[in-house]
Amino acid sequence: MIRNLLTISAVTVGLLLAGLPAIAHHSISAEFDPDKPIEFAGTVKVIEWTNPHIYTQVEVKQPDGSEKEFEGFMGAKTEQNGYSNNFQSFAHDVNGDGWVDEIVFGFPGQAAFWRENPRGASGDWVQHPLAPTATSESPARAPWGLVFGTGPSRMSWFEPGSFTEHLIDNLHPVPVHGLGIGDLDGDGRLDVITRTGYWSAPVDPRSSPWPFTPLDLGPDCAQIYVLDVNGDGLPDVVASSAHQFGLWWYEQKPGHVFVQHQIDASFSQSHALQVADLNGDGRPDLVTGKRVWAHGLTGDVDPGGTPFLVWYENKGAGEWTKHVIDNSSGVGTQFAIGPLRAGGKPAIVVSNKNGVYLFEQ
Ligand SMILES: [Ca+2]
Ligand SMILES: [Ca+2]
Ligand SMILES: [Ca+2]
Repeated sequence: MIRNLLTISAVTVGLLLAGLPAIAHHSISAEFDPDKPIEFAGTVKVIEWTNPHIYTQVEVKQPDGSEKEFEGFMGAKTEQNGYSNNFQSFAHDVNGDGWVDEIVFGFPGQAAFWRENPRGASGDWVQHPLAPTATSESPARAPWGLVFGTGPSRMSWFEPGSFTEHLIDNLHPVPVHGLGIGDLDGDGRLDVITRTGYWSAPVDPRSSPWPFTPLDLGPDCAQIYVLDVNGDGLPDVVASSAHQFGLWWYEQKPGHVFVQHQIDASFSQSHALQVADLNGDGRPDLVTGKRVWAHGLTGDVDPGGTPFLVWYENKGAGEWTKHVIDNSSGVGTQFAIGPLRAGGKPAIVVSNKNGVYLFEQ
């Protein structure tokens, strides 16, 4: 049962790493207390090397000398599998005190909140409300703020620092699945995109409502990215399937028409997608994988399929070469890509019900 405890801790840390820019210098995205290394004392019982992973099992005695057994929590890949109250986390210095805090999105439709870094003091982190309702499973980060649905037909963004809510629109449906930031109309300003339409960013993003254009970007997806895939000057879209099979790029044609092109449909539930130039050739590549047990042991299609982590090398003109990174990890709902040290090649950190994994080139 100790393994379950280690998995819980690792999953928490891994989620905090995901999806944010380089705030600190010794991790992919965040270092919560640079002056306070965490010591974990115990007796190492098991070390298993299975390239590229290592699994360790540590027995920890309690202050009274007893050995405590920890039950697996609901979000873990155990017989108790269920939802954890943490769909996405972001590391961010919310109150600007120089210490990185945690922003947490729970079950879609529930409140989003942030936890205040105690600046080295002991005790639980104080939890503060951020939004009473957060409906997006893939909150998006723009230079001007954090973007997510705040109702079934309400899209908002929150200003860093004050976290003041700015309404984008409360007139159009906001899908739970599929959200991204990118300049889809090519006017130089980053727009907000869902699979059913996009809001064109106005000159002042604080003005409301933003102009909305309906789109058909296929079935439920996860993170959405804007990329001129075929190099014709029109921004295209890439997206992955939240709970079915599919990874697609959508070719933009004149008149807001988007034509779907299948990139891969060999594994299901690619519920997290990132765009990054993994091989340094100047062309942005795609990284995704199979989410494990998104809806439990029997939910969705092929829930027990091989948990691949995959990247697709961008060959230009809409051609992609598939590379399997790993077949025993997969993705969750977000993950992180970035160099572990200055000048290093991009590494990948994933976290899900299988645990937490770091992949280095
Ligand atoms: Ca734009
Ligand atoms: Ca294009
Ligand atoms: Ca590349």
